[in-house]
Amino acid sequence: MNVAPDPGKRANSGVFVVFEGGEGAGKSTQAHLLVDHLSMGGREVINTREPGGTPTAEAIRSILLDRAHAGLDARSEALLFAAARAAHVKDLIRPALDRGAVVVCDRFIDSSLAYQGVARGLGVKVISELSAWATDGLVPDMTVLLDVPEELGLARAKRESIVDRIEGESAQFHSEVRKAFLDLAAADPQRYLVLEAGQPVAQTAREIAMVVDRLVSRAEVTP
Ligand code: Z5A
Repeated sequence: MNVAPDPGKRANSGVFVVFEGGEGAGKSTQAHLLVDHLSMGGREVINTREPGGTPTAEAIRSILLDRAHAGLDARSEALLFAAARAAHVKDLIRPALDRGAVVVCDRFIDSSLAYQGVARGLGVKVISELSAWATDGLVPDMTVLLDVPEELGLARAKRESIVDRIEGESAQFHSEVRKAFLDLAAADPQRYLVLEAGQPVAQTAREIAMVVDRLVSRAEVTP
């Protein structure tokens, strides 16, 4: 299976860092720690998430995660994720990157490729094209994949909240998602940092900060 996304436009003057991985991988935890770390450098840092990040996209998020919509068909789901992403990029991410900010986002296009493209079986090509159109081709500068075995991730996520519509999918579904993320990372090793999500929080945070610091310094030298 080839799940490489089409090459698109990298962020212009700012730096765009995305966290990906399965449920309970620790994405939100690590995104917050990275934002705290980067904020100490005095640069503008935006912490955001998908689906969501703007009022319109957050409204779409409620539909997508609500178990009341258990029967939502796969194409509608894919279009809703793309619609939320279009609003998020246009209203929040792109303007922030144009100002030179560092944008740290919990999930982005690769989640659509893994969940809708692979696990829902819609196909990576069509989801890649849909996402590229929705975002006008925006691609993260760096994607941190926190790789988590499904059982561990779901056990962590269940401690946190009521299980949402997508968390409630089968173990097979979550296992396909995990494999799809690893395939995406293997296809684009320059953009991905893959870390084992079972490591202690502080150790993972240090490794991420080191790599992102280098990326941000390079962006400061070559705007
Ligand atoms: N989705 C999609 O299908 N298509 C798309 O295009 C997009 C998304 C963008 C969003 O749900 C759902 O939408 C998601 C994919 C789908 N569904 N699934 N499955 P969400 O935003 O509500 O859920 P999530 O993104 O999966 O986040 P999460 O469950 O909150 O997990 P997390 O952010 O990766 O983990 P966390 O909140 O940082 O940590 C979870 C717990 O583990 C917490 O108690 C932490 O303290 C603990 N933790 C974190 N790290 C560690 C370590 N290292 N050791 C021990 N414990 C830890």
